[in-house]
Amino acid sequence: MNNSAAERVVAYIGLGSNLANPVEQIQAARTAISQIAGVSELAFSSLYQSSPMGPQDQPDYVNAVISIETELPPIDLLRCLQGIENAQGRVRKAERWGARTLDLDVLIYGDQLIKLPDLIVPHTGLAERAFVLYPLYEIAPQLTVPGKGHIADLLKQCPMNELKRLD
Ligand code: ROI
Repeated sequence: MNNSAAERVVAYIGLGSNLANPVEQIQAARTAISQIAGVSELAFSSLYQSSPMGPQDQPDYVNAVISIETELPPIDLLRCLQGIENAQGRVRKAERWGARTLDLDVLIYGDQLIKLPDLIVPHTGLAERAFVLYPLYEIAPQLTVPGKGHIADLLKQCPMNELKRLD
């Protein structure tokens, strides 16, 4: 493909935080994402409070989803998101599924199915996670998740449980 006419793709990114003022972390991440060169924000969901999935001895999370239009290839987008996580003080620990200041996940990238060592898209577990599905549905109620089906059908299979919309 000719890069001078880079294709623009709609992508969805999940945001999560449960340390160091999660609401501020999510808001700062939103600003940082929309300032990445080659990215423009399309929509941003409400903030949601959720009880931790995984180890329970950690604070509740704040979660949200942003949709963007981007000309960055998926790996470049991932690297930019990791840069934002690091800039916001994320410390990667050995413990799986521990507390974090900021987690940014590429949930969906156009209609692509991606299986790279560092990046699986659509995100593994997307269909089982209320804290991803509900904010995603809020901003994209007509979405078909590549390889998984219509968002409304996924939502029906996923109880809201402890998820609470903030604002
Ligand atoms: N649990 C919730 N509720 N929200 C998250 O964003 C989140 N992120 C994670 C793990 C540790 C799996 N649990 C989570 O990475």
